[in-house]
Amino acid sequence: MAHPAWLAPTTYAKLRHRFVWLDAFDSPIRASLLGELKRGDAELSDRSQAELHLVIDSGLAPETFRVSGENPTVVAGGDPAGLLYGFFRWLTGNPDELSTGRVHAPAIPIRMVDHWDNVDIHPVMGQVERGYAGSSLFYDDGRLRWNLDRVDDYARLLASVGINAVCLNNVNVHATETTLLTTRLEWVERLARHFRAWGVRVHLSVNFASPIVLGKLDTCDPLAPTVQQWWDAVTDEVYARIPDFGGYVVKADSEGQPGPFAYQRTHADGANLLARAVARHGGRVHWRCFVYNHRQDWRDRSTDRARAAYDHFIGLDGDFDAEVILQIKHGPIDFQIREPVSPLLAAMPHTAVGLEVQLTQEYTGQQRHICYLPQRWAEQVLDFRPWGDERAQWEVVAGRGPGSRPGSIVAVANVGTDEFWTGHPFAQANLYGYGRLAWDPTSDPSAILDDWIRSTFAPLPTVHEALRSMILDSCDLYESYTAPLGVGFMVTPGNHYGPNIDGYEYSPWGTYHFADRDGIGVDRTSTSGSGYTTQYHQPWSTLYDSVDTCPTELLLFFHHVAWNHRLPDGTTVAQHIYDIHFGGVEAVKRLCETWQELRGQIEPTTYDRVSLLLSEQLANAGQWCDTLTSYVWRHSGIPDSDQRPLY
Ligand code: GCW
Repeated sequence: MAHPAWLAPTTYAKLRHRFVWLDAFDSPIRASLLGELKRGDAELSDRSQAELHLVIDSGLAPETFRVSGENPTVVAGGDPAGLLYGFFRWLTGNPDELSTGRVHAPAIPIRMVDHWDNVDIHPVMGQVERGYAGSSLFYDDGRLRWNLDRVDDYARLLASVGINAVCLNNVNVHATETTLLTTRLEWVERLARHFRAWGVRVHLSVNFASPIVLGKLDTCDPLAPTVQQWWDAVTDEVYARIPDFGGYVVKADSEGQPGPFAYQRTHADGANLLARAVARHGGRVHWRCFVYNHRQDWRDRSTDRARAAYDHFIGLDGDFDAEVILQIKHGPIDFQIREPVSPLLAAMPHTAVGLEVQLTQEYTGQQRHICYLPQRWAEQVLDFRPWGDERAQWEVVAGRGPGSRPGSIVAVANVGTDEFWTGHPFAQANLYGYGRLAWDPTSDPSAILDDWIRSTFAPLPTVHEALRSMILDSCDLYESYTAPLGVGFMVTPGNHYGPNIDGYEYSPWGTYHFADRDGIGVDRTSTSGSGYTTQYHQPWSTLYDSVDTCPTELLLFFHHVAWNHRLPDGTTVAQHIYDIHFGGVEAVKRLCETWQELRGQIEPTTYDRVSLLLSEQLANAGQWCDTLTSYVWRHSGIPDSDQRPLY
């Protein structure tokens, strides 16, 4: 049995023996709602006797809901999905917040989770690329899973936090996965049935070379009429079988995937080809902007991976069809624990943008370390002010304000067949928090965490406080013992876990810290560096450009400085690295002690899993600390003023 996650049985006590009226309407979501009522032992009754009315109110917009009144309480949705969201909010939410009778509406229309699941077990990446939670919920060694009960449970969890879209396969589309579009379409159809019952539309990642790979054409040139015809015909068939199909996700000309560059065409040509195929069916194309040169020479200082997405796409604003959403990673590099916000996210006023975040903890502890990511996304990305004024980044994504179009928010999935769904039980909070922020990007991530703790553990106040203290600010803690001050990628090449400072430094994938005996950091300034800082609007462009005004936590992302460069608090860069690393490991020790004090107050399976993972986190933090501090000492010759011993 899968872990109930935040829909713990205690939550359903609210329904027990209640009389409920459920409107008659034609949607598979109705059966899901009936199942929920049954789960809570509610009694169906006629309208006059019911204490809870679940109704469709066609005066409300789709996906929105309102909860009002007491005895009866009326949960009204603008459509079945809106009613479903309203029901879950009534069931799990804070009653005070709901009594106001206001209309609740999602800020961003498409709230998606992307699965990097492979159909076949990939020789290097396995069943799920960057998966840290067991196997795929969908595929098992080349086949669709026979039993899809877990998919129902999963779709229900997604719906309970308002997620309405899912992509069913890896953006790196290997041989077998291409056929999900054609000969294996039946699998997609089956999965779509399970997700549809919870208001979630399915999407597929497609290979840009599909006309060649599947269609036996000799080209996939986006301007060739035969290629357009091929995509149109294949897409018509998809919609004939799955009328609410969401659309395509495409990784093109990226890390070896095929794309329009092979035909000297632009990414707008490529994206519009697919946009035309889905347009008449109401579908969308999520076109990823993760395009950079991964075959570079570290000695070439003019190539800067951080610049790449902006440089490739900026000239194309206005060239994309309305169905295209440019899917942009939140930072310019690749989901590192600390990066500035991608400047491309506020640079395409005539194009819909999709903000991509990573739930799967590829670079943030791989679901063995605690890292509560929604806090970072909220504070550093969604609430970022690209023009330094009132307008937040999330509003641009939502299509609010002058010249912006509604886009999407997308997260790479962190779930699998693991009994806790997410490997680390606390990583469930990331999925929960993602859904809540996607619905309302202005929500307070610490309040979201409180809700997650309450609905998952129903703990005593002291236990609640202890859990909160372990999870809140856990990204800061992770950052303190890993790559410092905005340098990234100090990880083991390939698996991206654990420290390897020079692991990527001299490889073709990019260069990340330029450390030598004199100093460390990447000069991205307009004067002596790559000029990346000029991709930002003011005030950021100027602020990042100067070593004196650059935020400390991003210092080494934007500047190359001497080891003895002094930070605003007076410590040198070298000493700062010693302090945060040794301090970080000590803080992880305290986490372990806090957890030990909770023994007997947490259900034993969860307790044991977290204990095991905490010892791994502690050991790994010690390795990071030893590796970083040794590196600094050996390269700079500056010792730790406190002479702390290695772990
Ligand atoms: O973060 C990197 C990962 C790749 C991934 C790629 C991407 C699916 O290491 O595994 O490929 O990003 O986002 O396309």
